[in-house]
Amino acid sequence: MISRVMSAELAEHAGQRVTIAGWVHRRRQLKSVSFLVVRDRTGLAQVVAASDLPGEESVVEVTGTVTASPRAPGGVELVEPEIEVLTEPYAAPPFDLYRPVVSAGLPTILDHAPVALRHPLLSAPLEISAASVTGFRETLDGLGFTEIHTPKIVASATESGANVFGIDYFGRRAYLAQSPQFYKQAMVGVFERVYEVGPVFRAEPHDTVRHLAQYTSLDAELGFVRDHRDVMAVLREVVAGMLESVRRRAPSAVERAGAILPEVPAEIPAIHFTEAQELTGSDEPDLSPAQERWLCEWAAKEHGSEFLFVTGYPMSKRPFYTHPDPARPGYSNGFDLLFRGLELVTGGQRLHRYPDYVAALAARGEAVEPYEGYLQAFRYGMPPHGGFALGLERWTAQLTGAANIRQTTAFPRDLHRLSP
Ligand code: AMO
Repeated sequence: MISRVMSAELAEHAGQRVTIAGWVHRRRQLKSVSFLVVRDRTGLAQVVAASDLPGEESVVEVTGTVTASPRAPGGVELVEPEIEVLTEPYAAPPFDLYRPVVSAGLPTILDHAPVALRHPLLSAPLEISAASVTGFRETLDGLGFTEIHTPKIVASATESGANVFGIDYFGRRAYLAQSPQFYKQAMVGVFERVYEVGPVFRAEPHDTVRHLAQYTSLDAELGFVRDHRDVMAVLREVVAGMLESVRRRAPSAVERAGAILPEVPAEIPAIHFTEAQELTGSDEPDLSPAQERWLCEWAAKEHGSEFLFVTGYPMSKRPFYTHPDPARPGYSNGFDLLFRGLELVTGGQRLHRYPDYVAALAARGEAVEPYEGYLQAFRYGMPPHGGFALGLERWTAQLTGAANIRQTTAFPRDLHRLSP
């Protein structure tokens, strides 16, 4: 390993001769002096160099003396450098990575993602996303959850048959998992409280700024709940923990992305689906994106919250594993969490008795056989339980104000994009 000092720590080494390493972010050859700005994973460092500087994106190791320089990044620069080029780039980047504003459009950025993402503005959402996942894990670990890993090649659809990818599995029909739903429920029978961070696949036929064909689902499931409200309380802690982790671990990315982090109220306001209908003057069995936006504005005005729970969605609009609301026929113990105008999380209480599953499938005209593997858990005693799934890319998009969800993941998959 090259023994090096990171750019963010240079100021601690004033007066010393140290080695940094990274990419040539920018070169500036002035009449009397030349500057090299080197980018590493912690930020930028300025080097005062002789002429004949290596080209942008050259990979370099620079040894120099750390000297105070109020106008340089971090207030210091390296002087009297010895520069070793570790890798000469083979071609020039497709657009200037050092310009503070990205000069390329989204399709160009996505086409050139492996190099485009080196731009500090474009990597910021990915850093925020990574810090969010660490916060998700940290919070749930603290609450006694166990991390699980479940198959992504599965025998049946879990959410709706409409947007599932079918694949050939050694000559048999299989599917890419739309959700770890069945497996996370089964694992409640083993660990009581589980979570998973993993990819899920949706054959979304619509080209929208909020849908991907593959996204990262942050799933949790817990047993021994009274009903969905216990799940919502855990979700509140998770969201607060994710934000805390972003604040602590990714302050530079928050600044670069211009992200405004929300406050999480001690109790997130919650309204019943029927109340949401009354407020929006609708009698549709689901909320439209426009209604979700309107409800969030209402929650901000009425409750000072950027988060809003909507509970009790109609049973007809929820998957077969959803637990009905015992007090309101036709309505469920399922909820959504809306954040800044968008559905961020879906969750709820699940059925937990075997005969209820058989009846729920029959009521929807579905055979039990494809689900037998999954239903085993319920044959052998499962506690009342529930859980939720948060879409990571939507979370990052709402935090950073990204206009398109494709800006929040390195290599998005959608209707048209399969590469890079
Ligand atoms: P659902 O299908 O609502 O619920 O998905 C949960 C969350 O995932 C995100 N999401 C998406 N993000 C990007 N692109 C997509 N195509 C996409 N589809 C969904 C949203 C959504 O709220 N099994 C249930 C969860 C549960 O009840 O535990 C499920 O998958 O943020």
